[in-house]
Amino acid sequence: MREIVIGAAQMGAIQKADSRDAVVARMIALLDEAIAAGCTLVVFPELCLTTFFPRWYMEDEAEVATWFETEMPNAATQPMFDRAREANVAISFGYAEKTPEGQHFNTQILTDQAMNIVGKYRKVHLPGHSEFDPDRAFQHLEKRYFEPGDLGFPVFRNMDAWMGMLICNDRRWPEAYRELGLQGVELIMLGYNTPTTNSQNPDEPPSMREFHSDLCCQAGAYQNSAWVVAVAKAGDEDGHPLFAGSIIVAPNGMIVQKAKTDGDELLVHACDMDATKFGKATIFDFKRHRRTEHYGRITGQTGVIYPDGTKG
Ligand code: CDV
Repeated sequence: MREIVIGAAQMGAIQKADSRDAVVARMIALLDEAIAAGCTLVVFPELCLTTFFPRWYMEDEAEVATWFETEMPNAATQPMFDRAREANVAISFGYAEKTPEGQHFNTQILTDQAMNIVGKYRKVHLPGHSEFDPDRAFQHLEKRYFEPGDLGFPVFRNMDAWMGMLICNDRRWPEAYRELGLQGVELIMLGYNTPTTNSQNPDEPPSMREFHSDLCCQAGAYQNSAWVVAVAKAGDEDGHPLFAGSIIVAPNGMIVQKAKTDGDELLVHACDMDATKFGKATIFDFKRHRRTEHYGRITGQTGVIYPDGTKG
């Protein structure tokens, strides 16, 4: 048995006016709750130090810059790093990263229990658009503010397990999970900020949106025989609701923990990394069962090409 007691630290709304210090204080409160519950790894959401700023159209570069972190840890997050180190707890969380070269990424990091940053992932599947879209009920400008991740889908050895990360929209793409699965991933940590309504389809019910989120995480867990910890930033941010429903999914695809509120809420589960072994050795023993000679299209093309040659 290789058990890691994991805390999924769902966060409620962060308003535009909220300071990093106030947000980090909330993260430390969740961390303290996790420490009391015996967690040794705590996972926080995507872009969890600020409001989900890509919903706001900005032209002023100086204004855009205010949402990005140029170093990690920094003055605002250091108290959380200190508290986690003191308690010997590893953490993973998402933030907007500006590199020394001036690149902008939607990033998630993973630490070990001594708070060394041992893993970094930069979101590959950026949803939304890059210019103001008057036809949407609200904006989703990730393609304006971020570049697609340039690190691939790395897997890291941490706490005697193989760990990987995805970020929000990545969870809808089976290729992303399989990239991790092919490196033997045992634990996938992901954070999300998902609007409760579809900006392009007002008829889509919130229940369906949460169903799609669960469906993707459960399929990704099952088909790669890995734990998936999916953590929301939720609640009403300046009039823009994000759905909650954070979950911990076992390697058999079953949800073992689910959030009950749309506020700051901690889910705790003792996740046995050895529970990933059965699926990996049987129905999803990739080495025996995969047929790569038939998978060329998956990396060879992006859009649809019909059998008659016309493009979708
Ligand atoms: N932050 C996200 O990546 N959100 C997307 C929305 C736009 C659908 C998501 O996949 O949840």
